[in-house]
Amino acid sequence: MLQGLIKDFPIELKNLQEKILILKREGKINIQNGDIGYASAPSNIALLKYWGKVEKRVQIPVNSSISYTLGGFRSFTKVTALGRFFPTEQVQTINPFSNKLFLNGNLDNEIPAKMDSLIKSILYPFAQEISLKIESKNNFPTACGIASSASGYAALVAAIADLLQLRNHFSDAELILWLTEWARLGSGSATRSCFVSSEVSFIKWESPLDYENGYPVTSALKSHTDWGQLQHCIFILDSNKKEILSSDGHKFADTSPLQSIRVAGIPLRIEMMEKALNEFDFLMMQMLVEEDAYSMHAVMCSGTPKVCYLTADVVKFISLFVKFRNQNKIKAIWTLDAGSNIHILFMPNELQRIKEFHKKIEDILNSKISLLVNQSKEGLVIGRDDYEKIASQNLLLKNL
Ligand code: 2P0
Repeated sequence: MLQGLIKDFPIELKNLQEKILILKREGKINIQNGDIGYASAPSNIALLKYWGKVEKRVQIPVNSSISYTLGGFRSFTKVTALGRFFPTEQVQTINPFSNKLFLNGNLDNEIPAKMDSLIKSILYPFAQEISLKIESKNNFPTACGIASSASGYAALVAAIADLLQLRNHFSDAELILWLTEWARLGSGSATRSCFVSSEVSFIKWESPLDYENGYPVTSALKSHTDWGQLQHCIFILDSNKKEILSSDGHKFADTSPLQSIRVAGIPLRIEMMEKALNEFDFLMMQMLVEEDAYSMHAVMCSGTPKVCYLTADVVKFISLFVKFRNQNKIKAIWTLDAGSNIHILFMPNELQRIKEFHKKIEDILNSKISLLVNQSKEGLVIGRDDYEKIASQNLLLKNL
């Protein structure tokens, strides 16, 4: 018996799983021992943040979110099919179905239960026939507030899509639905890392109006062409592992008296952000992004248990950055995810000023602070050739 299969997903995804089953029966999808799938996926930074899930549902966000894709901060994933293969459904398991994870070259990683359950659910049409060896690495520090679960789960799902050769059997719309839905079921923020084109950097993940029966929808947003010049970097103030994982943090969101107020205000903010994206209203974007970061962190700091990433250094950084930015009229926006590292989004001619600020803040905080500058706008890549092309590029500039 297969344990822990995910069952709460939309009919459209059920239909695609059914299609895979039929393709398999017809011999059009035929996986053999040792077959490999490759993918590489970007991380993303939420500009309006997802915080809190609907109770008693699987991975349904209580609020909509909008993200910016971080092409240079990536996960690279290779999946290899393992096991014994049978021509029909009615078979007894001979090899125990067991997926294996090798993360960042570490061979001892125990596969997280939710990843194992996700893989079993995706491969249900092949149940008891194949398991996966997953080799995944990130080009940035894991678990320090840069969403490694976003790029990690998006790359995993896309590598499985490559293994199943879904690009040969699905339309573009079917493929994007399959990827965004399975990635969401792995990790919410991962659904915003599943878009292939480097032209689309802003992704919306809309929560359903009907919390009991509805499903969220992920889509790429249209934006003014000037946003195409936007650049991104991260100041790493703390690269230690997070004390509370975001997956656990979502569960405590409701314990904050501020959560319902934040959630009620999101629809208007989504509308305003889409307008700012369409009109290239940089100042409006700056106001919305920075307010939302404070708003999410206010929820985190006022719940039980309290999770506070607004450390003394972070608060000092933000206040000095805002002063420096306003004095020099720099087009730059700060935001903070679930970690004490500060993301800056800026227009290209501001890089010199950002570097100046880097020196200044190192002196003031009297510590060495890594600055990672994103060098790529690449979206999701599926398949070996693109994977190798991207893996060979310099995607991040460090410590300028
Ligand atoms: C976001 N974060 O919108 C928000 C902002 C962190 C702060 O989504 O439980 O790893 O896997 O769905 O996606 C981090 O939470 O949580 C997150 P799960 P996830 O990016």
